[in-house]
Amino acid sequence: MEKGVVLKSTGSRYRVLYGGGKIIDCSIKGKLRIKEFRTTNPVAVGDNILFEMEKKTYSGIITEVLDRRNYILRKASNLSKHSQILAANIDQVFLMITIVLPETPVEFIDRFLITAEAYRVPAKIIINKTDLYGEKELSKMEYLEKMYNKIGYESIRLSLKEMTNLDVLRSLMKGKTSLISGNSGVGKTTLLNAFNPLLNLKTAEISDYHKQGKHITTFPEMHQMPFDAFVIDTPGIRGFGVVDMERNEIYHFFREIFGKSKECRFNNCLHLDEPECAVRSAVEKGEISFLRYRSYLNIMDGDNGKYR
Ligand SMILES: Nc1nc2c(ncn2[C@@H]2O[C@H](COP(=O)(O)OP(=O)(O)OP(=O)(O)O)[C@@H](O)[C@H]2O)c(=O)[nH]1
Ligand SMILES: [Mg+2]
Ligand SMILES: [Zn+2]
Repeated sequence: MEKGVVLKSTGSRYRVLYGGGKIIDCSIKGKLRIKEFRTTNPVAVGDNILFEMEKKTYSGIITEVLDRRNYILRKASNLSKHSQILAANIDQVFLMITIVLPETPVEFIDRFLITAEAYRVPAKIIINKTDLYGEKELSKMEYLEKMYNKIGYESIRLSLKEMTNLDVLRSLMKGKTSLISGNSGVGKTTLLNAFNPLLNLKTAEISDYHKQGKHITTFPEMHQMPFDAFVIDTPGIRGFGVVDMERNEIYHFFREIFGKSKECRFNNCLHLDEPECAVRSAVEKGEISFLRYRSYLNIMDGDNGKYR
């Protein structure tokens, strides 16, 4: 029996890292002992597993998934019944956004952040492609930075074209397992190639017509970095269904709204149109950003957050 960690899962095949740097292809056979609930993938990227080695074929059979420290689930949309484990055992998530080419909508950012809050995984924001920004984009970037920094989300400016600030990211990722998420075309895979050019992963220019990414990365994959870190590249998010949240707990994951909610008159206030709602009056006074509040309302509306 050997112990390993899953780097990639494509349907029924799993690429596993073991023995301090060796890689083996594994499958599952028979009944796998899994304590988790219904997901479409019983074994996920980042899972620590036990496997039996088949010497003849140099392949492995996964016999057990060890307890997960944490995980992030993802649904295709709010309407979808099936959820998938995006990755397990992660220390932090980075949401990569861009102001243009493509433009990441604020609601998209907020859907991601509340998901990270719900799974209690620390989240930071990477703002990529700063080389493309003119005056208008720069001021929008500064606006978003202020908005998110104020409520405790760190943001890092990046240009992978000019290779600026890579050292900042490196030091934030050192010694940890980080997941990178974001919409298609923002540059997630380009970042991994910048960290380790030997990876030579596939990337593609965004479409001229739609100014959107082309969904080039199709499976989450964990890569070992040359600086003592694991980084998980993920497929561009299309929609971001909010998983397993009750209507009356959604605001718990908007940090500043949750903080303010203690001052509402009614303790079951949902901050919609209840009287003496401290959250709404904070939005009116500009203490809570109306963009964040609008994201909250849209998520409460059950709009399933479909973006290309
Ligand atoms: N100008 C500029 N272009 C960049 C930068 N970073 C990445 N790109 C380009 O953006 C395009 C998309 O990059 P990818 O790395 O494929 O994007 P992705 O986020 O992995 O996209 P998916 O795999 O589809 O989710 C490529 O043409 C990159 O060269 C940057 O900092 N500046
Ligand atoms: Mg990619
Ligand atoms: Zn309220």
